[in-house]
Amino acid sequence: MPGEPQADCLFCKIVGGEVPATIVRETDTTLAFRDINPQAPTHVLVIPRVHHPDAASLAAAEPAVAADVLREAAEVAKDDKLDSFRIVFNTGSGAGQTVFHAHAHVLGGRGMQWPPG
Ligand code: IU
Repeated sequence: MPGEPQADCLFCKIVGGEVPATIVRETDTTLAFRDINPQAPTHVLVIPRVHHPDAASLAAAEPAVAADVLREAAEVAKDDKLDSFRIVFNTGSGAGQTVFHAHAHVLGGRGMQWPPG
């Protein structure tokens, strides 16, 4: 069922407390934690508690929760006192997605290039 926890999903396990993470923010619908392989001084992942394979699927199925993820991404940036930051949703393996549970990367604290690699 869309939205149900998946036994083989790493981020569902973080939501369930079975896999540890450095959690920085929590709401009823979202969790934010530091990426284990940070690509910038601030690199936080914001995930919905519900399981959807990517951000587009989440937005289609549960748009209010997708909005919660975006709002929390901005709150992470505020907490880390970032004036400029990047929110990234890798979608599909060709774009670098490796964990198929929707998540926003919040990156900041260093200069950024455009276009991204
Ligand atoms: P991606 O957009 O699907 O590639 O992002 C997945 C991220 O999850 C990636 O940046 C990993 O470093 C990160 N991550 C994590 O924070 N904790 C973990 O236990 C694992 C991956 I595995």
